[in-house]
Amino acid sequence: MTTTPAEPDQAALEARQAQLQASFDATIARHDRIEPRDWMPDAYRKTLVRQIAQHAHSEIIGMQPEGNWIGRAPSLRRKAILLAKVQDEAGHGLYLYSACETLGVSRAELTELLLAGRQKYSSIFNYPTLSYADVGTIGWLVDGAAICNQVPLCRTSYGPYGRAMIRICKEESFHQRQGFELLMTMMRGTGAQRAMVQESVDRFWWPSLMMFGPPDAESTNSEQSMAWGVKRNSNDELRQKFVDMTVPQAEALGVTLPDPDLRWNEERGHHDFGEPDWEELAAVIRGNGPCNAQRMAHRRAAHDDGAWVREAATAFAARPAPAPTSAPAEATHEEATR
Ligand code: FAQ
Repeated sequence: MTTTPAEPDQAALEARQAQLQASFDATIARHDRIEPRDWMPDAYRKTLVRQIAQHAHSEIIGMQPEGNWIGRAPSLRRKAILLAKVQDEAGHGLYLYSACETLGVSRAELTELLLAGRQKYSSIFNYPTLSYADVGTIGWLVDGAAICNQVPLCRTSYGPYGRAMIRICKEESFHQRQGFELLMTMMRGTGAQRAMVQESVDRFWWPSLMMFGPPDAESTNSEQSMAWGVKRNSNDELRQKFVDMTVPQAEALGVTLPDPDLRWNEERGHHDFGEPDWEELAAVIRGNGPCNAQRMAHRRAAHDDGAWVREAATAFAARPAPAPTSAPAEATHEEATR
């Protein structure tokens, strides 16, 4: 029987594919890193782009709620702290966009996908900041939740994402402490200041719990993401860790957490807590939260306002190399000091 030339090629291709898949699976099983140069399944790449882009967009949109208070900070010290924090979030966005670019998709493309409503950002940034106490509460609860979620991501299976997370987590720890310190200062202040803190915590508690995503039974991506080592813990595991970490901090601050079902369970060795309103999370993710339209409008306007900067940078990068000049070369340091 004669074989067509295509058949052996096809078989060789399949064997090569199986070899690449086996090498990928073995790397994941060893808990080693996958690097940009390594072969990876398309679905793994797609999952990473989805999660890292969503994370990057969250950092950038997340600058808005706190940025709202930069011009109204109560003192120069608070203003300097807040400016530094919001600037850090921009940096986090850039590390994450860079990590995503190693997967073959540019920051410009990711921004277009966000603006077209085809990629998400965290639900938490669709809630308003109504008082300066919200700056402290975001640091304490929102950055606290982000740390719980992101410390395990330092061990994620994709190298550039894990390395970006190490640096981000160090800065998030500072953010959480500054939030706690701000709230502690207000709790030592007047009755009105204490009431402001409590009101802020009441508003942010449940949305902070929702940051970890839907319950495990409804989390469509968790099983595959955990099998690939992209996520190291389930949504519910991390939510529990956050509650256990936060309850003693609330006691130290002197605020109550707005959950009548919150109590220590001796048998489980964890706190029991009430069920967040999952319909509210679904509505916010669908775009119907209190500030979704405002956040996206602001992000779009910032993008449009920055068009001239992108154009100027592109033109500068594309300029012809300067012609060599006939001027004498500058004296070296040694010649000049001889
Ligand atoms: N908001 O199957 P799962 C920060 C979506 S921290 C919006 O469980 P997954 C720091 C999810 O995408 C905040 N959408 O999904 C900061 C999926 O839809 P899709 C950012 C959510 O990926 C502090 C669907 O629901 N942190 O920015 C949310 O396995 C202060 C089903 O969910 C990160 O992004 C949500 N809360 O787990 C900045 C951390 N939850 O994509 C400024 C990295 C779920 O299939 C100021 N990300 N969805 O269409 C993760 O760990 C994961 O992506 C989860 C979701 C845990 C968020």
